[in-house]
Amino acid sequence: MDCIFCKIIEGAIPSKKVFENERVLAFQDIQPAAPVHILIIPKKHIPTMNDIEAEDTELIGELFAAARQIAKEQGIAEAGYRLINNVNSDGGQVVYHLHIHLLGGQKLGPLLA
Ligand code: IU
Repeated sequence: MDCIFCKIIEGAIPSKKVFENERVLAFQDIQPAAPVHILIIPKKHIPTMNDIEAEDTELIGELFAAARQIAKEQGIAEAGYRLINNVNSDGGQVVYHLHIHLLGGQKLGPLLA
């Protein structure tokens, strides 16, 4: 499968990992849009939010649990942060492997700038 995030999961493409377990990986975004910009992804290849199935419910919960833990570890939990999931073309999705952006480390501007 020609998916860049699957290659990152396999280790074929290097990444700066900040969290990993059997089902979830989180790594630094290569083009950070904020002082903290981390992508949290399932190891299972799910292209978009639209492709989530009933059996993925627990996995999606794990993505958010990882986000909460990483925010705490990054020291931004109390100041605040933003989680974003872009879906398809109008949503601005570029990589078609489900991912949550964790953004913080500064006061973030309006959602639609
Ligand atoms: P989007 O939600 O699909 O638009 O976000 C894709 C993100 O993946 C974007 O912020 C890129 O900078 C990031 N990214 C990355 O971290 N490493 C890569 O090899 C590639 C994209 I390609």
